[in-house]
Amino acid sequence: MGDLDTAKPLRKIAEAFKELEATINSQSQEVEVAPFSHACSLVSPLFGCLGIAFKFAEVDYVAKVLDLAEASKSIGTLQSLLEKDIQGNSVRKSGSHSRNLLRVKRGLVMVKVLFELILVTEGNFLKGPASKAYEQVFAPHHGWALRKAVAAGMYALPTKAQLFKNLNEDESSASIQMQSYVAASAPVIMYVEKLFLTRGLGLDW
Ligand code: 1PZ
Repeated sequence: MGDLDTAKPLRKIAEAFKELEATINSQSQEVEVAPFSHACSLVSPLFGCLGIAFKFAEVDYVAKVLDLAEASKSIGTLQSLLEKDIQGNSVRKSGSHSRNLLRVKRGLVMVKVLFELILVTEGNFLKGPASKAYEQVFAPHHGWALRKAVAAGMYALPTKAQLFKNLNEDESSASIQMQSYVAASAPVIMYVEKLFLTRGLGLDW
């Protein structure tokens, strides 16, 4: 691809989350579903860079982000997305926008924790950081069979050097972009969690 923009997925992710962070920091606007789902969609290319083993995670994640993108055609803000499901008594219903939002938010946390661990872990292997991030974020919500499948997939991860190459970055440029996502995603994640918590919806389901 000759397009410099699409060739640098880490940059695109970091920039999109910085924009969401700016919206949140302005405190005068609510986060809209469209830019949120767009930012989340930019995370999808990471799966491909992590190898074939994470294809099934990609399929599930992409479907949920797509559902949010569809929702943005008729629902303005993340707030009203939750309110609508509360009114319809469908917050926890399989496939609901609110439920998909919670899952996608977990994906954002997974990427944040993964980047944090990559940044502080010596060596060229991703298995340690990826396993720890999964244990922390998704494993508590996944059944035994899925956890086993994910554990098996961890052996098929590329090396750190290969991942950066797949992302068209070198170690130092990748570090800058990962740090940038870690910083910008924190308030975005907190914002979404607060939407659930202030409505008494909980996060552990
Ligand atoms: C670097 C290593 C990456 C590890 C990624 C670990 C991914 C976990 C595997 C997910 C398999 C997806 C199978 C489907 C799971 C669904 O049961 C649940 C519940 O969904 P629902 O019942 O509401 O329809 N889906 C999820 O838990 C969301 C999974 C999204 C995975 C996103 C991970 C993002 C990590 C990116 C790393 C680059």
